[in-house]
Amino acid sequence: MKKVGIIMGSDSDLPIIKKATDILTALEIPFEVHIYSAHRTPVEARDFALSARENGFGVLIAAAGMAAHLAGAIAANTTLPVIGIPCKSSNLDGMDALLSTVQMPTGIPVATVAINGGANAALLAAQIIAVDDKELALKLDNKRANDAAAVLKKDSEVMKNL
Ligand code: RP5
Repeated sequence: MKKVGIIMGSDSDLPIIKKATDILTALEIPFEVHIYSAHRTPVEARDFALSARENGFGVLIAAAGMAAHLAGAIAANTTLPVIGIPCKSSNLDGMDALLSTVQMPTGIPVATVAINGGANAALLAAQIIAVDDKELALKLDNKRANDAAAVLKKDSEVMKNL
């Protein structure tokens, strides 16, 4: 199975990344996590992206806050799918990172999830890998069914507390 590569701009982004790695672990998808910044370690970020395909990655997740150029910088150096997570790490509540991540110029796409959307980033990465993996697709179907059952259980109990 192809690996998911996760890059974060700073170790201060780790709580958001943990939401992603928990899901990848539960789905038994191999992953690697790195701290590379588009601004502080641009050479390492570029080199990781350039070699990602030959190193066995199938999809990359890039998480960064503030002037968040990481996902775009990664996407500029690979044609693997790149998922951007805008992180809330400034007084602008993540709107700065959201706009920096989502507003990519034509030709270099980044699939942007919600601010701090680590869980959805992992699920989207899993869905991309599952395009060619029936066993993983079945796990994702089962997760959807379990999630729906949990909501319906709450529905059946909500009136009891009112
Ligand atoms: C970004 O700046 C990082 O992704 C992080 O979200 C933010 C703040 O980084 P630190 O100053 O906490 O290292 O590059």
